[in-house]
Amino acid sequence: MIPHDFSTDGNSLHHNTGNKGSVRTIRVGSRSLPLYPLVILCLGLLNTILLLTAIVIGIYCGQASEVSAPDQITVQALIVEVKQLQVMQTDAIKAREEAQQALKEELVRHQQLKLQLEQNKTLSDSLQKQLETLHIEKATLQSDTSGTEESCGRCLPGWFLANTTCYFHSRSTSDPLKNWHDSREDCIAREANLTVIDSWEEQLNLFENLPRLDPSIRPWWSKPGGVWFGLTDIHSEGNWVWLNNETLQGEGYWIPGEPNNYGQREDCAALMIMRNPRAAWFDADCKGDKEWLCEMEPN
Ligand SMILES: *[C@@H]1O[C@H](CO)[C@@H](O)[C@H](O)[C@H]1NC(C)=O
Ligand SMILES: *[C@@H]1O[C@H](CO)[C@@H](O)[C@H](O)[C@H]1NC(C)=O
Ligand SMILES: *[C@@H]1O[C@H](CO)[C@@H](O)[C@H](O)[C@H]1NC(C)=O
Ligand SMILES: *[C@@H]1O[C@H](CO)[C@@H](O)[C@H](O)[C@H]1NC(C)=O
Ligand SMILES: [Ca+2]
Repeated sequence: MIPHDFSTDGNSLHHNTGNKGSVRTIRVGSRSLPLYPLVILCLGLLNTILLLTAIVIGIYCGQASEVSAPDQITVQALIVEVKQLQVMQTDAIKAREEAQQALKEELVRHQQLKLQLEQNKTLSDSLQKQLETLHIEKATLQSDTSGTEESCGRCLPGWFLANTTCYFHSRSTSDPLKNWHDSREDCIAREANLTVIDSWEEQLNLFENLPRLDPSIRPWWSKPGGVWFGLTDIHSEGNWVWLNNETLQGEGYWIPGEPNNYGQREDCAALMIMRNPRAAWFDADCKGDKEWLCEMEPN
């Protein structure tokens, strides 16, 4: 094949056709046919086939691209959507975590408030109890006060009340010192008796109510002192008997070393109130002058 011939168009074909003497022929069987028109026909057919093929491929490709384009858009849209969804999910998780954190804090705050409330309640309860106690104390004090006033009215002027007994201490008189016998007579004259100390409670009450001597300033024996009361061993030495004829029970509340019957003539008992209510008695000469203590039942 010669490119010169291949590129000739209809004009050159017509020109060659017109010049019959120069046209070459091929022999087919018994006939000889002109060569060029056959080649041209073949080329034309080929051309057409190629064109058709191109068109078909083009259509297919077009269809393929038409199919893939929307798919790609959809996929991209889907990717975008998934990304947005991921972002949204992250946001949602974050929000949930924040909410949980807030809830936790709220719970802690709630616990603290609850604790405080309980503490407040405990405090308030204890205050309430204290208030009630104070009320009771106040009532008791008021009744005590009225009781004291009442009882004071039950003892004579110049006498004092201790628990259930009225006492008279001679220090309140112009002539506060007498011997034991005269002291006893004075009490009888007052329609009373020299005090008989019947119990530890009575001993304690007298310890609380009588004037005290501070032995660190002056030893109790250094000067005649003390208060006569209703105990004597005048009838039988060492056998201490109360004025109601009852014998002293137990050890009594003697100062250590007492009674010592010093000089063989100490048969009467006297009180010396110092620091210890269990060490407050001593024996002395019944003829000596001392203060004295009378007792009587309240009116
Ligand atoms: C507890 O008492 C305090 C003061 O006493 C008060 O400020 C606080 O609010 C109280 N708390 C509660 C939970 O009642
Ligand atoms: C004095 O003592 C006697 C004998 O114990 C007794 O009977 C009398 O009631 C007493 N007097 C007073 C006022 O306590
Ligand atoms: C008060 O006197 C009563 C009766 O004598 C006695 O039982 C009680 O112990 C005394 N109480 C005090 C505190 O002296
Ligand atoms: C105590 O006894 C004496 C002698 O035994 C008696 O004279 C006196 O009346 C008695 N006193 C009382 C209060 O009983
Ligand atoms: Ca008594």
